[in-house]
Amino acid sequence: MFKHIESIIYYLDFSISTFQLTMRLIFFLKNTFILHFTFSLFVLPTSSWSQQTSFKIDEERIELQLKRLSLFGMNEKGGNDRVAFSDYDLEARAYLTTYLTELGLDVTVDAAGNLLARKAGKNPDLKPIAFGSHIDAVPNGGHYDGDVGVIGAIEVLETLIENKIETAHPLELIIFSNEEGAIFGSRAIAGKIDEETLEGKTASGYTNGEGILRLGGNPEKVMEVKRTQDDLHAFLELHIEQGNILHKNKIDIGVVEGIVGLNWWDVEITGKTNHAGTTPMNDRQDAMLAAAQFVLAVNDIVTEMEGAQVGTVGRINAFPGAPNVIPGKVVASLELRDLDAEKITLLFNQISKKAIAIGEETNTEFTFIPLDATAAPALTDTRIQEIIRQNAAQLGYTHKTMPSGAGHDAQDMAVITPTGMIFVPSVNGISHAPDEYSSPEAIAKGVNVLLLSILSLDTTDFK
Ligand code: HGY
Ligand code: MN
Ligand code: MN
Repeated sequence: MFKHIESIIYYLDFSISTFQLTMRLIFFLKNTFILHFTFSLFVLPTSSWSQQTSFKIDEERIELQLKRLSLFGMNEKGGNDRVAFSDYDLEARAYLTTYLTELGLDVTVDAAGNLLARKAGKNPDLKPIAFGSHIDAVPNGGHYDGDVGVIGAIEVLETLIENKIETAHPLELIIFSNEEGAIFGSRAIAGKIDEETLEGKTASGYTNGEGILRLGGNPEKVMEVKRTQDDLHAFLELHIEQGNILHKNKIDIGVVEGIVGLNWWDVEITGKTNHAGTTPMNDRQDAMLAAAQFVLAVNDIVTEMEGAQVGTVGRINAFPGAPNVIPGKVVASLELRDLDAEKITLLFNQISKKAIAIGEETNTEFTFIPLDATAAPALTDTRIQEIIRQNAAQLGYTHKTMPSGAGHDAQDMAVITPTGMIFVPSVNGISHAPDEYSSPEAIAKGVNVLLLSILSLDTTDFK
């Protein structure tokens, strides 16, 4: 019954007034009843589908779980505002913690705010196989980026538990903290954060240090979460592609060969605030005018160079920000991505040189402040790529080996352990937007490949 109520509510065409009412009702139902009825709602279909296994993940359960997760932070535009460290993030984590605990997993939060759920293996001396993703979203983002990897990983664990399958290695689900704002949790595990990272402001308004405290982490002990290759057997991440290669070419599975590096800067442009009516056009130090030229210059420099690199100015604020005041200051962002870290440096050098020239022309000054939200380019493990390809083929799924233009927790995990990534198609390649979508069938294929690949890793010796 409750499943039906929730589904009906989910499909209601939200208006702002009904929206708030609906969210309250859902929250009430969720906290009061639904968790207790979870197990009676599901029927796990089993069928023989490969020589290796005689059980199968549950597509409907994945769909329902994704819908449930989407409610934490869903806004009136149909997008998701579950930015890292927000109340929505906390509520979603509380929900998943209860769910994972009820599955009988050992659930903990590490000092970096990563949520961990462990299933013991037959041989406790073996290193764990880790897998997971993130549940934080960009502001007004979609409901699939990160969520698919987390819900898919939970489904794998639930399928193994229901079918009483024990792996030799312990299994460890990781729900990383603040992927979108600073790739925080995975970088902490890779040992790539410092005091400056803790002080970085995030979209929630909290710093990373304040934020992880809200998640149950501990900023003072955050360096202790660092792990090495001695601590993990391998890492796998299932994710939506966020581009349009798989969907357009009707390919089921992407086998990620490498993940782009990404660097962020705050770009501060200083001019002079003055009266917009009395200051002649030739006597202005307009920081916004300089910013406009800067945005065009970034686009020109990035597109003129050969290759697949990308550059974006995605945020811009003018100060004081009034129609009748010449902006004396602008703070913008600059993001550069490529599979080659040297290319990023080359592009940045050209952009900063051009910025000096724009500053001279417009009588303004540019300052670039590197933000500690940077991930290095990473290649995935070729042996794991092959495992993913073989399992996709065994299931009769088409696959393509491809790079990732989006950043992922996997790129930091790749520094410390053999790592692989499985992509599923994003309809029309839309992501970081409310209409991000991947079909239940497409996601189920990715989860099936994840399940088989974890079982393959269990019998793989990486030495
Ligand atoms: O921005 C990214 O590429 C990732 O989705 N965090
Ligand atoms: Mn994202
Ligand atoms: Mn993501």
